[in-house]
Amino acid sequence: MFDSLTGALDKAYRSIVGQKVLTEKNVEDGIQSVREALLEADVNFGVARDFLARVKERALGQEVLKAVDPGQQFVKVFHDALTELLGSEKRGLPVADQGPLVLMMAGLQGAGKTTTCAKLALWLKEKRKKNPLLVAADLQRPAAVEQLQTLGRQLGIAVHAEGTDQSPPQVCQRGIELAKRNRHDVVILDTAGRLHIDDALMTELQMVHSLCQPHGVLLVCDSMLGQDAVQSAKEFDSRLPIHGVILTKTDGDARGGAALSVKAVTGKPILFVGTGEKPDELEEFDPPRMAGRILGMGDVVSLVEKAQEVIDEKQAEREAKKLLKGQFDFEDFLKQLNMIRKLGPLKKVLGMLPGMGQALKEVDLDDRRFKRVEAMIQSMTVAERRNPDLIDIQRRRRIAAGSGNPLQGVHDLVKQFKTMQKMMSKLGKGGLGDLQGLMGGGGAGGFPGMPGGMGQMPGGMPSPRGGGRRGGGNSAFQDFLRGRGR
Ligand SMILES: Nc1nc2c(ncn2[C@@H]2O[C@H](COP(=O)(O)OP(=O)(O)OP(=O)(O)O)[C@@H](O)[C@H]2O)c(=O)[nH]1
Ligand SMILES: [Mg+2]
Repeated sequence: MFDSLTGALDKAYRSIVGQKVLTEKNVEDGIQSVREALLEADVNFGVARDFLARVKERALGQEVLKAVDPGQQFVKVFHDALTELLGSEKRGLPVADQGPLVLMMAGLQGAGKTTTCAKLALWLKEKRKKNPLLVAADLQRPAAVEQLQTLGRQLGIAVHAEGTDQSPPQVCQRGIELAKRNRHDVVILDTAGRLHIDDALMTELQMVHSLCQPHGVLLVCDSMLGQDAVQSAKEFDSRLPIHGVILTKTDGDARGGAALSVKAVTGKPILFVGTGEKPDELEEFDPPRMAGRILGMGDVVSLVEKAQEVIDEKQAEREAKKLLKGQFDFEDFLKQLNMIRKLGPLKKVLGMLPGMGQALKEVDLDDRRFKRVEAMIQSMTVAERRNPDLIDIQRRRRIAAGSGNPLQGVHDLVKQFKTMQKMMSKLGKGGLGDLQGLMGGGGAGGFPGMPGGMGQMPGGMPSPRGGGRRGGGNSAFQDFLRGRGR
């Protein structure tokens, strides 16, 4: 349903990824392609305009995280705004204080009310262990009662039906009484629909409502109708208190405009979406998850969230400073290793880092190599970790044996570490300007929490001020990861 929107967001992301900061210009460029996609998806014009203004304001007002790239941060801002647009949190059905929960369906003809009654009853029965009763109160269409009865039979769900000569409000009322007697804990009233909202339809629905006092009216809307569905939802809501919306036929070629606008226009949340004709094709609507799906970039969003959670920026900054002064030791290194490990599988994490994905493509990176490095450092004494110069041949043998690694592995580790230390202290002498540049000062990307310069260090993130200067080239870093001496 959201394919073209997802494509446009991807384009916007690419136009910002690799940029050093979120500026008015690049945010505006990113937003432009999203704007087109939203309108193409048939999102209400006013909704799209307000939404984009919000995204822009937040993207520019963002406290810039050094740990992630601006493109990724833009995606996160977008994700959050989209989640809000879709209704923020998952919203449930109403609850009944006592007696059975009474739910009343409403909607235009063919929206999917009858099908959705059955789907919802099945969902309640299977997922919530309820014992629902369906009430056939659409007495306009002769076949409607039979349609519901057939569905009930197929799904093993009780249906209360009477002759078509009865009045719908009374059929509903008798259905509720039957539910009480037979210990049903949910009653779902299937009502009639019309092609258009007219007084006859609304009067009938209002009569059902006032006689039966349902705990919630659920408005069934056909997503294929796009903005028309949203307009009719608004009209329904002005005449009947709507609890929430069930959006049907999202499996069709609807462009997503209804899903994206209905909450903003009507103030009513989407509770469920119909994803097919079959009775089990009903899903609870979960705004954050849906936003993630629309973006198609769940990885990036969760990386930014995790980075916000686990990376202590101050600590990372202190370590980067130590590194540049040549004071970075194996203890700091170990801390950084642990920080990365918290983010997830190594290759995946590094692949998501700005500028790193490309650099790491050919590197044979695996978590085992990291574990070996970790084991070697853990086999060092505190004194050795603080002062790698202490690590002579005897100590190396001990570390190799203690960590279960060949001696050569320890040689390589120490040698690489020292090379890196030296290189970094040379860089560090470049003064504060350079330092800030290297650390992503002024909001650049980069990843201070990376070990031994994996972020902006020898890993080769160009410094924003140094205009693309590489801090020592990729190879030292790659060799380091590969475990090769130089
Ligand atoms: N693909 C798809 N089809 C659906 C979905 N929900 C309902 N339908 C189909 O839409 C058509 C109309 O569904 P009904 O449940 O009869 O609609 P209604 O609102 O009860 O219609 P009236 O009783 O005439 O007002 C049927 O062919 C359903 O199978 C859905 O989520 N996906
Ligand atoms: Mg029907």
